[in-house]
Amino acid sequence: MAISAESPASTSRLRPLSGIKVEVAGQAASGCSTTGGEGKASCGSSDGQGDMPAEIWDKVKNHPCYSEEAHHHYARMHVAVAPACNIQCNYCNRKYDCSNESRPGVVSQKLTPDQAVKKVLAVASEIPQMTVLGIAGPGDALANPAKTFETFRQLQEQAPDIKLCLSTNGLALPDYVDEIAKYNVDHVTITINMVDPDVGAQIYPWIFYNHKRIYGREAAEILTERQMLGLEMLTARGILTKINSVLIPGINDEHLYEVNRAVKARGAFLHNIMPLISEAEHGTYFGLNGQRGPTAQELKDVQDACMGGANLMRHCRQCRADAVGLLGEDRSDEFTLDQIEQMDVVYDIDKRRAYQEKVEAERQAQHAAKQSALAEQGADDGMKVLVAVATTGGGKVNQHFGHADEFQIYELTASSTTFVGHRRVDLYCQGGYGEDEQLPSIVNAINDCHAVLVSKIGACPRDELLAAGIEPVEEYAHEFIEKAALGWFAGYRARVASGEITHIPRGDAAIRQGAFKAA
Ligand code: CLF
Ligand code: SF4
Repeated sequence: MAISAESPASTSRLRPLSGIKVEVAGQAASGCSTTGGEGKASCGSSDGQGDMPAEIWDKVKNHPCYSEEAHHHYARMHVAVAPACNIQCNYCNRKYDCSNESRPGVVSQKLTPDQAVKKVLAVASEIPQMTVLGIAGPGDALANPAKTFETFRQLQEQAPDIKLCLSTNGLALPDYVDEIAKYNVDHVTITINMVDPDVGAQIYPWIFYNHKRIYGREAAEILTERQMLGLEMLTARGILTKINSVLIPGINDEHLYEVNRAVKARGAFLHNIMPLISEAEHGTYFGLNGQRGPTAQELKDVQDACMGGANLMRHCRQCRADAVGLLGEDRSDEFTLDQIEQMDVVYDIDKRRAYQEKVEAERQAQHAAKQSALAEQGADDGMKVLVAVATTGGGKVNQHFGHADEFQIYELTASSTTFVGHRRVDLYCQGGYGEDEQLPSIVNAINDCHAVLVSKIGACPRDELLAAGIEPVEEYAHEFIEKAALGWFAGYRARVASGEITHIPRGDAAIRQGAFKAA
């Protein structure tokens, strides 16, 4: 792939920024730019309290998508009130969830706004760390404005402590920015896969705009103009924006650098570059025509090339339009309409706050543990490795290898830990027994890692992982992830330094298509 961080951000095909003065909370024109000592250009997903203005920290600190730290501790839910869509993406089949914000798979139940509000209150009373309600399809939130805003209106009154969030393809966005602001929707995601209509024509066959269907390049041209205008209008109102981009190898892989710079210039807070999901059985245009998704290394290469522009989100789980729970888990089947009818729903805002204070203390403890582990590392010798971690949440290494249906991947150096993504896998342990047939696919998924940190692992997978060159590590069970990973890394570097082992770079890993949760 010929992407490099040095590539000039050619914006020649973009129209100039409109006359709108772009500001986020007093910061001019570039997300939440900082003048911090590290020369950081922007702040976002992996940053903490000291890295951003207090009013922005307040908006992101317990939003699991806008803060990588928060995603270990806080949950979100989606309500599927928006079935219609006003564009066609080549990676979407209308029978399935919106690929912008959800894995392919039909939503279990589409909801009316009244049903949605009932569901939110029920989930909030059962899962007090659920802090964000998002509307992310299964179509486009703003192609269904009446249902979307009626849901927000009711929630603003009945559950004022829950942050409101929406996701859109951006075509209708400029028409609804005032309403978004009116209901205190603080977080808006726009899916922007291109800023060049020639690229767009390969992704979008048509849009429906001003009562007519428009095709090809003209459609893409209108879409990109509307997306940029909507983004500028949100930024001007201080609403935090996240840009989702689907990485489509051979179509927009080299172009996403340009997208990153264009959205940063318009004040985007975060950029989430996600892998294309294109299995043939989903019946999408791309799936049926053999368009492949990226490998793990291709995804990371594009993300790394974009660094220094709009800040990157790397912990997205491409969740369902009716997902409930921590990112990566889905408790939606505990909250069907029938079940909610049977539940004793008590929405107690004080109880929720008290619980969240405990969650916050745990999150601060995780942060402090990371800082002290970093302080104990020796001089940075430039060594860089990836490790996989099995966790059920809470920011700890607390899951058995055999029970993990995803591994979180961290990049370690002696001076940093960076969350770089997650890998979905089939459960190794099926019905109480280890399933050796699953091991090769698990090894494939974490093949770029030097170690896998787990709370426990059986003898058989341990031996096979070792044979594949991946070190299983149990001794940090129930410790905070970064502290554990850095503890292992210090030992690894010492073994390399003493000549006990040789440091060998690892290979690429597979992003399992359609494996966003075993059905
Ligand atoms: Fe939902 Fe999206 Fe809001 Fe998050 S999801 S509407 S910003 S509350 Fe999050 Fe899910 Fe990724 Fe979306 S992990 S698909 S980025
Ligand atoms: Fe599908 Fe979402 Fe694209 Fe609409 S915006 S076509 S629902 S992926």
